[in-house]
Amino acid sequence: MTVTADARAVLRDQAAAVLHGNDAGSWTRAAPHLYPHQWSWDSAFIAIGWAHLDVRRALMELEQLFAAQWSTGMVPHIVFRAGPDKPYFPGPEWWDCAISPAAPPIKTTGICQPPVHALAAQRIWQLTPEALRPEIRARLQALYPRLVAWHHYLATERDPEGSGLVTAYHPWEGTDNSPRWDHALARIEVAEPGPYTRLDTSQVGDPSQRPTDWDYDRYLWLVELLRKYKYDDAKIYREYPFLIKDVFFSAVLVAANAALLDLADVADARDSDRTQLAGWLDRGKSGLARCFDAESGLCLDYDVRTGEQIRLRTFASFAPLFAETTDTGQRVAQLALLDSADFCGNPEFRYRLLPSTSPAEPVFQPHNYWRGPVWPVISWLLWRSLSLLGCVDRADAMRTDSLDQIATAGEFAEYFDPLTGAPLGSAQQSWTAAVALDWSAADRPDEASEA
Ligand code: 2M8
Repeated sequence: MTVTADARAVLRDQAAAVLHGNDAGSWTRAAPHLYPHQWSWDSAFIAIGWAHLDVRRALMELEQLFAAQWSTGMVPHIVFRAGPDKPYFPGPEWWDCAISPAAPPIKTTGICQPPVHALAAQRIWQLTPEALRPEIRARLQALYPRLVAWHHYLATERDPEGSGLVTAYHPWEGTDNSPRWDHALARIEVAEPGPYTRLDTSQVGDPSQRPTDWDYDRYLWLVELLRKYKYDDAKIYREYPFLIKDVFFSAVLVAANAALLDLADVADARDSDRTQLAGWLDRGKSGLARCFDAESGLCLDYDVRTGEQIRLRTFASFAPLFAETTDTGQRVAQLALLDSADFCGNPEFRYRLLPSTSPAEPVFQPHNYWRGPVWPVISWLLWRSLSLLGCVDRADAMRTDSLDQIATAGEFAEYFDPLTGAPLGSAQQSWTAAVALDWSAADRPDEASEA
């Protein structure tokens, strides 16, 4: 059932209210209680949402995040900006990033998340009204070298092999308890982090929607190891047990390199930057092509330590689509797989949306975080790619289903049960509201035509 145009207009106002409610002035809480600080890829999506309300505020979101960029170019996964009245675990003391000479003066974590930021910068520019163009252009020109430095970090420190694929150091680098990490986590022999108390399970009413204590022991132990190496990428690469070539992260980098190239004239980019970006983009596409299994249509991560492919059907298997693949064979195979019963075409699903883990996998859990639920931000990335690839009808069906899911649930939830459409995880999640705002723009021809 498609919700009415009036309900859509109400949804847009409610989405704007969520962003205003989570607005801390110059940055936005990822969620009011569970995630009170500034998260990296959340901020990028949030900026896309703000761009529909106030492009200046949207750009400020990114500027604030990049103010915490490390001297290596890394953009940290959390910038700890909330006060002590908003507790979060693990906080800055657990990370102790001041031990790294590359860390900024502000408190952050020592890992990173997928580089959606260039997509946000591109969207901000697309939505900038004529009168604000000189100001926004000047600010984008100032931000652009920082975005290039961020991509440079990912293309070098996180890919010393020059494979075109980004190496993830930690499940918190995007999709926490995805089953993609299970084997690598199980290989860690000792996982004895110092004593700790989780706050997340009490903040989300039902702990079965969150990672287990087994997962948390390993997440926290990995942070202890990163701390031991003082967050030095070369040392981490030599000694650390968890190094995964993440095809989804890599695909986002490909799309982000394309977005930066698209903005190159606006930002008056140097020739050397343009050449580098084009090189990383090509290398990324080739790297993903090597991880593509033509027989199954899946693109697969691999474990750098064991050299093994991670053969699992998850949303990440669609990395070539997320990377806007130009290879017709890959695209045809991936589109067929996308709507098969293993993914969006599952007859038990409430909406034709991509689950984080396929229901055909024995580890599928429809309520549990990245092990089954539908995540609107992932749907947004796929919708964007499908639109750019010219699959307009499929993209629009994804947008409509996504908006219907949120409107029917009556909540800007963090994630949704693919079987029932029930809202799960945190409520008033900023990035869900942000992508709803962007999707809603297509219902408002005046605004959409500026894009
Ligand atoms: C989730 O991750 C945090 C840790 O960073 C958590 O579980 O406490 C993930 O979904 C992550 O991708 C997201 O950025 C963050 C905030 O929304 O929450």
